[in-house]
Amino acid sequence: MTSPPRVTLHGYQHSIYAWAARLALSEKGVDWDWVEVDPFAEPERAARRHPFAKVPVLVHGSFALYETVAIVQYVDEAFPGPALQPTDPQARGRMRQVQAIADAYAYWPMVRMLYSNRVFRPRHGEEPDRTEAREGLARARPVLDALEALTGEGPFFGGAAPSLADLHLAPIVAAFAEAPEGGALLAGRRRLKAWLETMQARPAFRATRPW
Ligand SMILES: N[C@@H](CCC(=O)N[C@@H](CS)C(=O)NCC(=O)O)C(=O)O
Repeated sequence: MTSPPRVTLHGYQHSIYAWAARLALSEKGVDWDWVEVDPFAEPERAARRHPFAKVPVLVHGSFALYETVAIVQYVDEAFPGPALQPTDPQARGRMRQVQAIADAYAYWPMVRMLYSNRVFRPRHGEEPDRTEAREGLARARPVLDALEALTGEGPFFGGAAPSLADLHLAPIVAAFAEAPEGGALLAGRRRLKAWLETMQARPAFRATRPW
C-alpha cells in the first residue's frame, strides 16, 4: 500500500504569508515538511518554484501551488478536519472580502512598512527606514477602521467558527501590533483587538508563530 503524499511548504521562517499557510495546516491537523527559502536573500532560488520569487509555495505530491489565498483554500478542501469556510453565502462573501483586504490594503503598510521597520530590522541589527514606518502607520488607519467595521457579526470574520479570512489576516495584524505604535492604534479598535486576542489564544496560532 502506498502512503498518501506529504505536504511540503517552501517558506521563509519570518514570512507572514507562510505563517498564514502554516496556520491553515495546523488548524486542519495536517503535518507538513518545511523547506526554508529566504526570498530576500535568495531570490533566484525562490524563483525556481514561484514566478514572482515569493513564498510560500505548497507542494503536495506532484501538485504545487503558490498564492496564499489559493493555498489556504486547497488545504481546507483537500484534507479532513474542521471546515475553514462557511457555507452561508453572506458569511462566505465576508470571508473572501477580508482576504482581499488583507492582500490589497493591509499587508504592505502594516507589515512591510511598519513591522519591518519598527520591529524586524531593529531586531536583526538592520537600519530601519523611519519615514516608511510613519507612512505605513498612517496608511494602516483606514484599513483598521474598515476591519473594525466588519467585525461584530461573530467572534470571527466568517461567523461563529474561524475561517480562511481569520487565518489569512491574523499574522498581518499580529505583526502590526508588535510595533508599539501599531499596538496603540489597534487598542482604539476594540472589536478588532478582541478578535486578535481570540486568534492569539488558539493553539494553532501559538504553534506556528515565528517569534
Ligand atoms: N501574493 C503572495 C504574496 C506573498 C509574499 O509577499 N510573500 C513575501 C514574504 S511574507 C515574499 O516572499 N516577499 C519576497 C519579496 O517581496 O521579494 C501570496 O499571497 O502568497
